[in-house]
Amino acid sequence: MTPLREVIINKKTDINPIWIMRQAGRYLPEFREIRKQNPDFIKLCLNENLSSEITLQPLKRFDLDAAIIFSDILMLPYGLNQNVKFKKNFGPLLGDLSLENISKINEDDFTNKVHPVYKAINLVSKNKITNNKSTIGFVGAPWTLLVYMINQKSPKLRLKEDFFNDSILINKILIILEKFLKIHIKNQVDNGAEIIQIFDSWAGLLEEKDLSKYVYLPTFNLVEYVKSLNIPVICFPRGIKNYKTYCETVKPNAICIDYEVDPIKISKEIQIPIQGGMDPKTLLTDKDNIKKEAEKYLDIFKDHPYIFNLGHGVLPETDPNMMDYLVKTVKNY
Ligand code: 1CP
Repeated sequence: MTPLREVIINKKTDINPIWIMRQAGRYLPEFREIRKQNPDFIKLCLNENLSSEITLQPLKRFDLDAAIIFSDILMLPYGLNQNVKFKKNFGPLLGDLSLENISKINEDDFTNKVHPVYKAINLVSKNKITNNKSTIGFVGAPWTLLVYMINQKSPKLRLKEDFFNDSILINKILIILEKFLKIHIKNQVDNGAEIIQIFDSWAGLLEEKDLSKYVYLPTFNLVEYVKSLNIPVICFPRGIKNYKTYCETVKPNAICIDYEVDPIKISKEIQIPIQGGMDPKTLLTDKDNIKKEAEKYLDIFKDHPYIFNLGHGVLPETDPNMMDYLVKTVKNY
């Protein structure tokens, strides 16, 4: 069994597997080289030879325990025929949302449109570099996808004031998202994904009273579905205040914590395997500090099933040598 599955399924505490969110990406010169020649990000995600190569780039450099497929959570709205573009120095830009168009899409249309993503997973999981490593598939959580689809750009810039006005639209989109997220997950699993991570990057935008409707219930339905496929599921509800309630309600197999979570408190509150936590900005400091911070997490979770990761994606300005140092520090612990 792969180290990640040993931790998640068998609750092993004497190993410290590591992978890093956004491990394939802009901090690696070999990625930037490919990216320079492929200005259209969606096209790049749909080129299975390049996207599988990018997925494997960090594994060639560092002794990581998982490959996360190079794709994006916004491939889902793209597969539903909403226009999706990535504008340089701006981020994602989505087209108008037409319920009529989206309602016309069937399972085959969707699968055909994003098919190269599944081919890439297949290539990665069959590559010998991933022997004894996990291939991680992922989706955006329904709430986070709803945010991008209605807001049409990153809510980091702002969430539209009238975001919640059209409750019929919101409810219909949530139903459609549940259906196609399940299809997207199943296709990834059928092609070799052996763990699924659900990214709810904007869960922290909601008030406590709205979490049930937009986060807990729709994510719980997906978690149940992944479990029914006999695949472990890790959830990352970034920015929420109460991870304990989240775990008790959504019931993932493992929980990924963001860098604002107090690791000591959560190690006492939560029994399920934990992943992540260290602030990505730590990698912009020096080796002594990286070692100190990494060992802080490893010490706290010494007797807890724990997968080392950061508390959000690795920053583009990170020096790959510091990543190398981090991986070695965790492996030598
Ligand atoms: O070169 C570039 O400009 C593209 C940058 C980039 C990359 C490398 C984007 C655009 N997406 C990705 C890949 C990606 N996205 C992966 C690949 C696998 C890996 O981790 O190595 C994954 C898992 C994602 C998931 C993703 N996309 C999330 C969830 C995780 C998170 O960071 O919170 C989100 C919110 C997105 C949307 C998105 N795609 C890209 C950007 C810059 C963003 C964020 C925009 C925003 O801030 O709102």
